[in-house]
Amino acid sequence: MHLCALNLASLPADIHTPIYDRRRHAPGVVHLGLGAFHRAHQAMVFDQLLSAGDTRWGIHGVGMTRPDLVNALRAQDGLYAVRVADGQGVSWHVPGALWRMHVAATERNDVVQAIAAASTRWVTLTVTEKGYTPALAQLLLDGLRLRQQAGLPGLTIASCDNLQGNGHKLQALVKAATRAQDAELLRWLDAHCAFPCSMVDRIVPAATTDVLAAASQALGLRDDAALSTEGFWEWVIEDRLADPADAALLQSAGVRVTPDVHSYEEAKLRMLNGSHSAMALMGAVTGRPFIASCIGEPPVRSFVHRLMSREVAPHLARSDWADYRDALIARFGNPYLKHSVHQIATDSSQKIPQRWPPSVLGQIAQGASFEHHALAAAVFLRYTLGVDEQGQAYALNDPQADSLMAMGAAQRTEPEACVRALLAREDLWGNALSGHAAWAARVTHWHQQVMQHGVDASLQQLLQLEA
Ligand code: CS2
Repeated sequence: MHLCALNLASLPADIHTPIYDRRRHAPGVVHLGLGAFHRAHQAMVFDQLLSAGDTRWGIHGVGMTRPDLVNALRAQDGLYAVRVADGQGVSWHVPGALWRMHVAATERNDVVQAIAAASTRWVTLTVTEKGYTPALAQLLLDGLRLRQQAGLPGLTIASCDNLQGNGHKLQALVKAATRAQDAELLRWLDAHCAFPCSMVDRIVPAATTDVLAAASQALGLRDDAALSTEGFWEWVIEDRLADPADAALLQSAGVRVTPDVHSYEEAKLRMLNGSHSAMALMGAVTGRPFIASCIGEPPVRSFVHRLMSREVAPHLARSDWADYRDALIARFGNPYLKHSVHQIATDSSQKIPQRWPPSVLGQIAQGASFEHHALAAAVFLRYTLGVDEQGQAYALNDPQADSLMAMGAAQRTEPEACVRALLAREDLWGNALSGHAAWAARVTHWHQQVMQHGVDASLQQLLQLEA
């Protein structure tokens, strides 16, 4: 039997379950991008607000393309279990905030109507880096236009993707589409809608069969949408909300509402996500399947420690970076999280631009070393071969997969030309870094080492070089 609303009351007593009525109220939040992250992070924050008696935080969850997850969740009345596990302990939660579900690709009008619904107050987004397209802007715009025509209040529209200045990017995208179509709507948007920037953090791997099995054991019921995450979570949002009273409410649930999100965003993108991408690419090439298996190797651990301390931290506004670094290294080692390196390596072409070049440029400006990032860039090129050091093939899951593989194909025979082609790509490195000679020289060096001696030997060399 599946987990669903009817058997919620019969779950074991140590599982945290929703104590509020999930049927009486309409959702107040439309969330676009119903992946694992949202369900184990923001949906649990909204679950807390609902538990505190505020009925406006139910979620209308929107899967952008794939219907399978939405179908599984519908069969379970939007319920799923989350295992929260780390060195501090293990607990199981069934958040109850997900009230309705649709798929944007096949049920677009339902999504537009959800955005336009009188009860809706927020739209939150985790649509991934590559999701910021004119089609996304049009989806929002079609809902917002109906609100304006009906005389309804504006919305807080919060991008929660791993992009620097995510709120500004989303606002610019939506405004560009509006400007081209409807000057009246543009005025309404400016006057009534808010696009705060926000930084969200919690490591939530895509569910594995192990997690589904552990869930059915803990629940005594089958759960096809179960997830596993860590205890840590952080949500920092810019104090720019359509309803200013929401700031205190969010704060009561542990969210930080502040005028300055920038320093949190940059620290997270470059420290956590930057290390993640470096480890994921190394793991993919060496055949280490999970982040925990990578950070468990002392040379990888030293590399990540030094990448953060020496090349990232000097350019951060956040002054508590040493504590942040140590906490990150502990989080990466969480044995409960089977965080696949190939999952993180997915869409690397969209992720690297936020994660690595700002630190490299910072080091260049100070005349400081960028060897760790240069090795990471070399490993990225090696990764485009699509086969690991044991000869095991893997797929590149990336909107740029074809161009990356075509570019990297000749790296055994013409390595220098391949490095040049990689570093010439402004979409990856930006225009300031793409033509930089010293950067190119060091990436070329590390690429040579990786091709001749492998990733681990190159790591050893780097650790000795800058001991
Ligand atoms: C990861 C992130 O997949 C990735 O690219 O770096 O999903 C990371 O786990 C989250 O940003 C953590 O908050």
